[in-house]
Amino acid sequence: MSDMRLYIIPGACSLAVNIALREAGIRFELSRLDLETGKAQDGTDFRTVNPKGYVPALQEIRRYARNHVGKRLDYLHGVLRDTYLLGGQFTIADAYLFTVLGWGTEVGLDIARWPGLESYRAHIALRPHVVAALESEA
Ligand SMILES: N[C@@H](CCC(=O)N[C@@H](CS)C(=O)NCC(=O)O)C(=O)O
Repeated sequence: MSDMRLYIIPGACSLAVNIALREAGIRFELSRLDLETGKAQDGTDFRTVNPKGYVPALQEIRRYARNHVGKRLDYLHGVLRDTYLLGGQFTIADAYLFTVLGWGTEVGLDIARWPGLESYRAHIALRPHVVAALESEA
């Protein structure tokens, strides 16, 4: 049993997501949408899943993604030994991780769970070009 459910219309664009999830090894259940009744196979009124009425719609993807990001951050927290991700020098990987770590509160992930990553981010935030980039987007 999986708590992720993909709503589909057979052969529609939801097939691409059906394929992609399988290719990625992500477990999910299928529920077919009956366009005539607006009901999905699992009995739900499909408009409560996607008010626009379109497939593909994936339930619980946010919770799944949040859990998986958490696992990735556990890993990074464990391996981050130097000042920067790849060693002593700032690289594009740091610029990217800095950006993603900044999304924490917006996506419901409290970065304080990983004190090493929090101080890593705080340290990068002091770099003059990072300050300038943030100011340019304010
Ligand atoms: N912009 C949407 C479009 C999806 C879309 O057009 N889905 C079609 C199937 S390929 C659909 O659900 N049609 C149902 C309808 O028109 O009532 C997306 O990419 O998710």
